[in-house]
Amino acid sequence: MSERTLAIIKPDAVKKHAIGDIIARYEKASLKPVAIRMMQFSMSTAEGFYAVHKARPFFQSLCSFMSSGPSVVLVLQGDNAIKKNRELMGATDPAKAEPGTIRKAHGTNIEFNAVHGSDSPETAKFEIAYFFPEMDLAE
Ligand code: IDP
Ligand code: MG
Repeated sequence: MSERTLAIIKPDAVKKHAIGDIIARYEKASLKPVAIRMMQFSMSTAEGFYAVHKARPFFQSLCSFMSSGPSVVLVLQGDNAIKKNRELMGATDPAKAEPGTIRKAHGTNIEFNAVHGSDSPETAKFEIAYFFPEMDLAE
Protein backbone atom coordinates (compact mmCIF):
# COMPACT_ATOMS: atom_id res chain seq x y z
CA MET A 1 0.00 0.00 0.00
CA SER A 2 1.44 3.36 -1.02
CA GLU A 3 1.64 5.74 1.91
CA ARG A 4 3.49 8.86 3.01
CA THR A 5 5.90 9.45 5.85
CA LEU A 6 7.74 12.49 7.18
CA ALA A 7 11.53 12.41 7.22
CA ILE A 8 13.94 15.00 8.60
CA ILE A 9 17.63 15.21 7.80
CA LYS A 10 18.69 16.69 11.15
CA PRO A 11 21.20 19.55 11.67
CA ASP A 12 24.09 17.17 12.48
CA ALA A 13 23.74 15.39 9.12
CA VAL A 14 23.34 18.67 7.21
CA LYS A 15 26.56 19.95 8.84
CA LYS A 16 28.34 16.74 7.79
CA HIS A 17 27.32 17.28 4.14
CA ALA A 18 25.26 14.09 4.14
CA ILE A 19 22.08 15.50 2.52
CA GLY A 20 22.90 13.99 -0.89
CA ASP A 21 23.82 10.57 0.45
CA ILE A 22 20.68 10.35 2.58
CA ILE A 23 18.30 11.42 -0.21
CA ALA A 24 20.02 8.90 -2.54
CA ARG A 25 19.28 6.17 0.03
CA TYR A 26 15.58 7.14 0.07
CA GLU A 27 15.40 7.06 -3.72
CA LYS A 28 17.23 3.71 -4.00
CA ALA A 29 14.71 2.26 -1.54
CA SER A 30 11.82 3.54 -3.72
CA LEU A 31 10.88 6.17 -1.15
CA LYS A 32 10.06 8.99 -3.50
CA PRO A 33 10.38 12.58 -2.23
CA VAL A 34 7.08 14.33 -2.96
CA ALA A 35 7.85 17.47 -0.92
CA ILE A 36 11.12 18.97 0.32
CA ARG A 37 11.78 22.00 2.50
CA MET A 38 15.07 23.26 3.95
CA MET A 39 14.65 25.32 7.11
CA GLN A 40 16.12 26.14 10.49
CA PHE A 41 13.64 25.26 13.24
CA SER A 42 12.91 27.82 15.92
CA MET A 43 12.90 26.46 19.47
CA SER A 44 9.10 26.57 19.48
CA THR A 45 8.86 24.73 16.14
CA ALA A 46 11.02 21.95 17.61
CA GLU A 47 9.01 21.90 20.84
CA GLY A 48 5.72 21.59 18.95
CA PHE A 49 7.06 18.86 16.70
CA TYR A 50 8.42 16.80 19.62
CA ALA A 51 5.55 17.64 22.05
CA VAL A 52 5.02 13.90 22.63
CA HIS A 53 8.48 13.82 24.32
CA LYS A 54 7.82 16.88 26.54
CA ALA A 55 8.20 14.92 29.79
CA ARG A 56 11.47 13.23 28.78
CA PRO A 57 14.71 14.38 30.43
CA PHE A 58 16.31 15.01 27.03
CA PHE A 59 13.48 17.22 25.70
CA GLN A 60 15.15 20.65 26.07
CA SER A 61 18.47 19.35 24.77
CA LEU A 62 16.74 17.69 21.80
CA CYS A 63 14.90 20.91 20.91
CA SER A 64 18.13 22.95 21.18
CA PHE A 65 19.88 20.47 18.89
CA MET A 66 17.02 20.52 16.38
CA SER A 67 17.14 24.33 16.22
CA SER A 68 20.96 24.54 16.10
CA GLY A 69 21.18 24.69 12.29
CA PRO A 70 19.24 24.00 9.11
CA SER A 71 17.34 20.75 8.60
CA VAL A 72 15.88 19.21 5.45
CA VAL A 73 12.26 18.14 5.89
CA LEU A 74 10.80 15.70 3.34
CA VAL A 75 7.59 13.85 2.63
CA LEU A 76 8.46 10.41 1.23
CA GLN A 77 5.96 8.27 -0.63
CA GLY A 78 6.06 4.56 -1.43
CA ASP A 79 4.86 1.09 -0.48
CA ASN A 80 4.97 0.72 3.31
CA ALA A 81 6.87 4.01 3.45
CA ILE A 82 6.58 4.43 7.23
CA LYS A 83 8.04 1.03 8.15
CA LYS A 84 10.48 1.00 5.25
CA ASN A 85 11.94 4.35 6.29
CA ARG A 86 12.27 3.21 9.93
CA GLU A 87 14.23 0.18 8.68
CA LEU A 88 16.41 2.35 6.46
CA MET A 89 17.12 4.69 9.41
CA GLY A 90 18.15 2.02 11.92
CA ALA A 91 17.86 2.11 15.71
CA THR A 92 17.59 5.42 17.60
CA ASP A 93 21.06 4.82 19.07
CA PRO A 94 23.50 4.66 16.12
CA ALA A 95 25.71 2.29 18.16
CA LYS A 96 22.83 -0.21 18.03
CA ALA A 97 21.84 0.45 14.41
CA GLU A 98 22.25 -2.32 11.83
CA PRO A 99 25.08 -2.04 9.30
CA GLY A 100 23.92 -0.32 6.13
CA THR A 101 21.45 1.97 7.91
CA ILE A 102 21.50 5.77 7.76
CA ARG A 103 22.09 6.14 11.50
CA LYS A 104 24.95 3.65 11.41
CA ALA A 105 26.57 5.64 8.61
CA HIS A 106 25.89 9.20 9.79
CA GLY A 107 24.72 9.20 13.43
CA THR A 108 27.03 10.29 16.25
CA ASN A 109 25.09 9.25 19.38
CA ILE A 110 21.54 8.64 20.63
CA GLU A 111 20.73 12.35 20.36
CA PHE A 112 22.68 13.40 17.26
CA ASN A 113 21.34 10.58 15.12
CA ALA A 114 21.11 12.18 11.66
CA VAL A 115 17.47 11.53 10.73
CA HIS A 116 13.86 11.46 11.88
CA GLY A 117 11.11 9.24 10.52
CA SER A 118 7.42 9.00 11.45
CA ASP A 119 6.66 5.88 13.47
CA SER A 120 2.94 5.28 12.68
CA PRO A 121 0.21 6.41 10.27
CA GLU A 122 -1.18 8.75 12.96
CA THR A 123 2.17 10.45 13.62
CA ALA A 124 2.88 10.65 9.87
CA LYS A 125 -0.39 12.50 9.36
CA PHE A 126 0.36 14.95 12.19
CA GLU A 127 3.99 15.46 11.15
CA ILE A 128 3.27 15.99 7.43
CA ALA A 129 0.56 18.54 8.26
CA TYR A 130 2.94 20.24 10.75
CA PHE A 131 5.46 21.15 8.04
CA PHE A 132 3.33 20.96 4.88
CA PRO A 133 -0.13 22.20 5.88
CA GLU A 134 -0.97 22.78 2.21
CA MET A 135 -0.45 19.13 1.22
CA ASP A 136 -3.43 17.04 0.25
CA LEU A 137 -3.34 14.18 2.73
CA ALA A 138 -5.86 12.07 0.84
CA GLU A 139 -4.40 9.11 -1.03
P1 IDP B 1 13.24 7.93 17.09
O1 IDP B 1 13.79 9.19 16.47
O2 IDP B 1 14.08 6.73 16.74
O3 IDP B 1 11.78 7.72 16.81
P2 IDP B 1 12.45 8.75 19.78
O4 IDP B 1 12.44 7.86 20.97
O5 IDP B 1 11.13 9.12 19.17
O6 IDP B 1 13.41 8.08 18.69
O7 IDP B 1 13.23 10.08 20.21
C1 IDP B 1 13.19 11.23 19.41
C2 IDP B 1 14.58 11.81 19.30
O8 IDP B 1 15.01 12.21 20.61
C3 IDP B 1 15.67 10.80 18.86
O9 IDP B 1 15.73 10.64 17.47
C4 IDP B 1 16.92 11.44 19.43
O10 IDP B 1 17.38 12.54 18.63
C5 IDP B 1 16.41 11.98 20.76
N1 IDP B 1 16.60 11.01 21.85
C6 IDP B 1 15.93 9.84 22.05
N2 IDP B 1 16.35 9.21 23.16
C7 IDP B 1 17.30 10.00 23.70
C8 IDP B 1 18.13 9.90 24.87
O11 IDP B 1 18.06 8.94 25.65
N3 IDP B 1 19.02 10.93 25.09
C9 IDP B 1 19.11 12.01 24.25
N4 IDP B 1 18.35 12.13 23.15
C10 IDP B 1 17.46 11.16 22.87
MG1 MG C 1 10.12 8.85 17.37
